Amino acid sequence: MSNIVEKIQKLKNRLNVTIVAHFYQKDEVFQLADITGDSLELAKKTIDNNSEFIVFCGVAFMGESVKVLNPNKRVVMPKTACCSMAKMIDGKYFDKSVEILKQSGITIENILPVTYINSSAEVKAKVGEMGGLVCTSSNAEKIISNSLKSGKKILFVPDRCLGQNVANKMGLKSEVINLNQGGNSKYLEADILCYDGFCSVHQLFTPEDIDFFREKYPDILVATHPECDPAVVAKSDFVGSTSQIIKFVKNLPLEQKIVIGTEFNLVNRLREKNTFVLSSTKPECSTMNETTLEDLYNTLKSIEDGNPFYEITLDMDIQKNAKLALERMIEAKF
Ligand code: CIZ
Ligand code: SF4
Repeated sequence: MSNIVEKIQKLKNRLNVTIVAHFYQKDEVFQLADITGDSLELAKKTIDNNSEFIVFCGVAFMGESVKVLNPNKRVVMPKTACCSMAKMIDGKYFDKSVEILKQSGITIENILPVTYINSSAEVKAKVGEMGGLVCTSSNAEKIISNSLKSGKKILFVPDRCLGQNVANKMGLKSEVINLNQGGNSKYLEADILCYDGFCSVHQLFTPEDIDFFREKYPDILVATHPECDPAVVAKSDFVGSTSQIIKFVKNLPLEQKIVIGTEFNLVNRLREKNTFVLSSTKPECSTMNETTLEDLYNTLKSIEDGNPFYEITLDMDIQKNAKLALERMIEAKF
């Protein structure tokens, strides 16, 4: 065992902490975590956890979700890493999107906002305040189909691709909101109005990458994440969240070749044989991957020294309204 790993484990044993890591973390960090999973699993698992401190290895929106659901816990992050998609929208851009829909003739009473969990607590709070809720890539379809029962139009933020992919799968009409123009009557005809955000990692996968693998290995299966462009999703055999992809691959015979379009670290630890990454580049979530063993050690040390750094704090109103949006999803039990 390396020196730093030993030091981390000793420190961890002395402190009242739980280390949490997302699937996209580097292996050496992932292996030291007490709880691993996708962002929703991580937030939910911390609800029953008794530690005073949660050390969250992931990106900011995930740590914030833990804090929103556990206001009395102290949540610290080894790095203030951000998710590029979550950064594409803030409260002002959310308000602007609503304004454009109003200019298009859609009244505020007829808009139900749904935010992908990959958004800041500020945006979740805006959504919660308007009676809306959060979804993840595992439950987006169920949440949207349930939300449409209200007869309202869905304002879906921030991931254009997830919104369009769900709409395509359900046979619904979607439009992407153009923030540089005012109202537009075409928005009146859509069921789902998507904010124009995207993931900088999942946009790397292209339909040509799929053609390449199918030509090379005619029997290969293609699994992609719904954050990929609809043109990529249309050519895939399986589309699912990180947890759903892991489950799908675990149930395949080992001789079945599979190529996967999601973050590199997850794909790399999935299984030993016949597993490929759907890209000629290495699709790493760069900010997520900034967290190192040294960062983890320094964070634990700062807790021991009584001065934890990168502790998440939230404004009370944001905390309250973001919690409404998250709890509506959790209570829906999808
Ligand atoms: O919610 C998550 O953890 C992310 C970022 C993706 C997924 O599909 O699980
Ligand atoms: Fe955000 Fe994309 Fe990284 Fe996921 S992979 S955390 S959506 S930048």
